[in-house]
Amino acid sequence: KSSSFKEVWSTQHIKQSFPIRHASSNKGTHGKGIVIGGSIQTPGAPMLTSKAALTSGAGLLTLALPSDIHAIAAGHMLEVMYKPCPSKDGFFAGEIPLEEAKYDAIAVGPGLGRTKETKKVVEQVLYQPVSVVVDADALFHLPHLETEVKEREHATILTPHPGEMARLVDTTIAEVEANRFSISRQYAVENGVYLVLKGPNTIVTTPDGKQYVNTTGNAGLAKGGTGDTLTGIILAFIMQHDSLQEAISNAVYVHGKAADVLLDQGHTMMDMLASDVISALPAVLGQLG
Ligand code: NPW
Ligand code: AMP
Ligand code: MG
Repeated sequence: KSSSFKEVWSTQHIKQSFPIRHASSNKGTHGKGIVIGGSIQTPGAPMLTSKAALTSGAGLLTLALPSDIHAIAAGHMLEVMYKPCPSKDGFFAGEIPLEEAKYDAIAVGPGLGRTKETKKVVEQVLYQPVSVVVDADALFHLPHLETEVKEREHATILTPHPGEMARLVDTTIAEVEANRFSISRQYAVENGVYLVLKGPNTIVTTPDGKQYVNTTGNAGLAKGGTGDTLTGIILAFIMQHDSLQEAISNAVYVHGKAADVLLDQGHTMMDMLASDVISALPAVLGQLG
């Protein structure tokens, strides 16, 4: 039977669990991550994820994307390494060459698209023996990959917004919103995953049913690209924390806090962009690390 433990994730928890960057560390110490996503329609999404991950301390970051959009991405971001992948009409089409390098964690989904071939990409990723963050269009494919998720021996972290959660459990958004705690706990326990149910007061649920509620963030985050940004922060933090729950809860806190800091800096809930959230990360991380 799952526990019904529920707690607000407080600044005290965060200060106690935040990782320290040792003076003698190197880029390998902080994790080699890979973001897998992007299509001709949504090249920006995985780029936001990658930039957020690097800004949140990831040591080395690779972006795997359809080769058709490689040139667009490479012109925008210098710090990221690229893995151009088999592509057709601007979408992934074929195996991703993952075996040639060892990654500590993977994020899949931002801007990925919903074609048959992109489902195969998600399936391939679920077989990788490392922690995987499953977001956005990768969540769209998940109802057809439940066995693969349940059989995983490494951590799986799902980051649905209420629309994606409703699709995962085949119900309405209203039903999800009315039962945020119980629906996310049931899904996390049944499937053995960490589940991040987004929205105001995002809930992080562990595979054993413990739930941690976030208090930061504001409606400025209700704009395209902010979820893709959160996925990058989670990817970076799971490579730098010892505890996955602490990593995920801290990432959700930092993401929301960055939006709160933007209001203090003179931004409004109307103008704020996902890129601005990334720009505000130094101010937030500076108060914690
Ligand atoms: P509505 O409209 O309110 O009824 P989808 P997506 C609902 C990429 N992006 N509370 C909402 O329902 C992503 O990475 C690329 C309640 C809406 O209809 C994905 O790959 C960007 N309901 C892909 O696009 C920037 C909520 O869910 C539906 C809710 C598709 O992602 C944008 C939308 O969900 C985007 O991130 C909430 N808090 N939030 C880029 N610049 O490249 C959402 N809903 O259809 O699953 O699609 O989230 O737009
Ligand atoms: P996505 O829908 O995947 O782009 O994710 C949106 C992100 O913005 C999530 O982290 C949400 O928790 C956050 N967000 C969206 N709307 C609000 C809101 N009204 N208040 C606080 N956070 C929000
Ligand atoms: Mg999203």
